[in-house]
Amino acid sequence: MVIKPAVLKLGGSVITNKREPMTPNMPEIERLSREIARAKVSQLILIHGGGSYGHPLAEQYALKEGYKEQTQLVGFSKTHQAMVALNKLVVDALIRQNMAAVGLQPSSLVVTSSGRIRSIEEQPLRNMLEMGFLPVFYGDAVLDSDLGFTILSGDQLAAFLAVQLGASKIILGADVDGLYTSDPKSDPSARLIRRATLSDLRNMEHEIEKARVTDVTGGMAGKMLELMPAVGKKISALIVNAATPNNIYKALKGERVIGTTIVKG
Ligand code: IP8
Repeated sequence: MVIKPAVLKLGGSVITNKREPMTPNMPEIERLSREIARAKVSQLILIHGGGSYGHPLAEQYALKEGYKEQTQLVGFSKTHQAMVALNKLVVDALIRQNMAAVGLQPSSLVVTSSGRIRSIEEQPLRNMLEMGFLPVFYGDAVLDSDLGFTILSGDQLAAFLAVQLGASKIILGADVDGLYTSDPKSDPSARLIRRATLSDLRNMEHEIEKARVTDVTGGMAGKMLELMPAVGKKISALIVNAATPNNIYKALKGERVIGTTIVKG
């Protein structure tokens, strides 16, 4: 059987309430689950972010920077466990829509070195896709061969899996409409970029790097950098606002939707 899944990442800021620690946005989780079920994609890998579950704990224990002291270990446990709890909410909602969703733990399947994925146990994932399951990953605390441990973002995992499995496309469901010419929150003249090529992104790389430095979770700038290798392999990437009803459904169906499409060019 040919494996060519679509890869969908749902941002943590859409599925949780970012202002309240450990608070899910259940209406959004339910709505997105309905959209995913209605789209009936034959092979799909879903990945979700951490939002108010993973990020506050990861920051509190400085996990991304790696092992410095013993007290961080319980922080790793708490962060992972928070993500397991959020993953359960997402998977349960998908099962309520009669989807054969199964949560997969990055902490058990992935090893990074200096924060980049070095290896991933792919076989369970491939077998699940062949059987018709919907695997549901998440950003997680993972073991790192240089740092001891670190935080793996759902964005990095999404792009990596897309390349490894030769995905048909990557859809990033964010809490904004896509990539803008400047920050739309501070610049009213910011315009949404509807289509960008890899060379457009390379030209913007300096700006992107600058934005990344001021944005600990990576934000839109981090997403662009993560997507570039996948786009280089001719996997088209689409960034849409997952908080807008029907966007994820349309993106999964390949219908026209407001967002930023990134192609190799
Ligand atoms: O929200 C990070 O995943 P992201 C998850 O995709 C944790 O960046 C554990 C902070």
